[in-house]
Amino acid sequence: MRAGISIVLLCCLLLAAHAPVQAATEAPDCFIDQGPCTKTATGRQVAFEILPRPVKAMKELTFAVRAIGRNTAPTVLLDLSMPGMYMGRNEVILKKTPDGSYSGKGIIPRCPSGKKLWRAEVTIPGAGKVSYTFNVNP
Ligand SMILES: [Cu+2]
Repeated sequence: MRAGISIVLLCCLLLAAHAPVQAATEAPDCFIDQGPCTKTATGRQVAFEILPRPVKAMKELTFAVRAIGRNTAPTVLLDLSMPGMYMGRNEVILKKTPDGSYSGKGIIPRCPSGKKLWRAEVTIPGAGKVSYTFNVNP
């Protein structure tokens, strides 16, 4: 686990010097520090939450997804990225919890360029993908 995080950080640092891909002035569509964000994926409401708040880089975070309806999949995949910038692969497998939501732990690296906008893409087997963009405190 430690080694995995180090590799992610190393990639982040190595790639920090790259010319950023021209990203449209993207703004967050989710204010993750204020509570869960809800979106719709193929007709199902999917809520995404990160704890503890405020959400900070370089801290162990708990990611949670709650999809309304029957959840038969044992896991949900969370893919963390920065819009327009490659920060290394950062995937977290969220496991089903007794209450039917999905939860897992991970770390969001600090962006050397000072940008804060991250995207979490959630893949729910049988319900497709839904993504949330949010700011992470440095
Ligand atoms: Cu970055």
